[in-house]
Amino acid sequence: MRQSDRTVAQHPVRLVAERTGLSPHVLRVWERRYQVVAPERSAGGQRLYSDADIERLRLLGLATQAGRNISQLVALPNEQLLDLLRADEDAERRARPGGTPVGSGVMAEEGDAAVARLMEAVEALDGPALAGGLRQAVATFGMHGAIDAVIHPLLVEIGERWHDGDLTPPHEHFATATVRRVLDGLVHELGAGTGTRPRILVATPAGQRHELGALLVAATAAALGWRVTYLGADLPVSDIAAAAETAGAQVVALSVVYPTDDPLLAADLHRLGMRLQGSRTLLLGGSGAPAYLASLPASTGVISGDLATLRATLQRLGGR
Ligand code: B12
Repeated sequence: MRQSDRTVAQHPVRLVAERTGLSPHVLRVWERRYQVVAPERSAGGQRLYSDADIERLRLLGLATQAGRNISQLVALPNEQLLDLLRADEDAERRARPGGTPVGSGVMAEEGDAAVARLMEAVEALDGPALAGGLRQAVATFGMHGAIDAVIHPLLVEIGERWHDGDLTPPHEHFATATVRRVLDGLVHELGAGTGTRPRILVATPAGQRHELGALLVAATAAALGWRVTYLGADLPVSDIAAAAETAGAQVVALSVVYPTDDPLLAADLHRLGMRLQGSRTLLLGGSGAPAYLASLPASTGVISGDLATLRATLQRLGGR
């Protein structure tokens, strides 16, 4: 092979996983958190890796299996990784003649390990394992911890693998339906109780079909003691406003992801801002929200941000 061929992006993620021994999940986490390699995208949006990427990932994988931390390895060039591996091999041979390699440091964080187990349940379309694992995560980490460390990364992972063509639409539908059922159940359990607690209405506006951010908002609010009216995805903004009035919601939270250039939505949000002004707080979040902030009337008092902002805002407005 010519030297330049080594940098041609041509291998799909499944092949890279086979050749490096790293799962697609670990590959994504490493790319997202540490930018270990930067795969290109095919015309269809699939990640494509070069031979040089595979070589680097293989070295990093081996070095982490020897117990080293990926965050400390990323800065090292391949030559130094090789030196480390040789030194590890020597030490291993001296310490454990004929023994097996020391345990893997790849899944160091408990949350990552939980995500990997849940991904297996998704791949196997195993509902009880997925639902049970999600409830277990909430029991172990608490609702906020589970959302940050397990549920949000899992949802993004599922979506990215679907976008890569690495997970089928039935898998994505199954996973989304199961997550919705579990979070819905928890929202209802947490939401039962006195009628004096404040109420939040959660939805995505018309044309916005990414529903998962809204689900996370509903679960977060319920865990903070708010009563939640969850309307789901893709509703006309005028219906959302009417529902907020009927339900007596103090806060209306909308999640916006894609598209980010819908002129109808911009106009709808402007009208919603005017209608809620002075009576209810409007929260706008999700990765697409910044694109619409300028459409809202300056006086609306809209609050935009991530789940940390949401927690702080809801605590300030009256949850527990
Ligand atoms: C999961 C996902 C899907 C799932 C959606 C499942 C479902 N039922 O919701 C599936 C696989 C079905 C899907 C489909 C599509 N997707 Co998609 N998807 C994603 C993915 C991986 C995550 C998006 C998501 O759910 N975000 C919601 C939450 C979990 O994250 P978040 O938006 O960052 O929100 C955070 C905070 O902002 C906060 N938050 C969220 N909402 C709110 C609300 C309030 C009030 C507050 C305070 C906070 C808050 O909570 C989150 C946690 O911190 C992204 C890529 C990515 N890595 O983000 C692409 C992505 C959004 N999808 C994209 C596209 C293009 C599509 C499709 C149109 C593709 C296609 N050609 O068919 C389709 C169709 C969707 C449609 N009709 O609109 C693009 C959008 C590009 C753009 N912005 O211009 C992205 C960015 C992928 C990409 N890189 O190209 N997708």
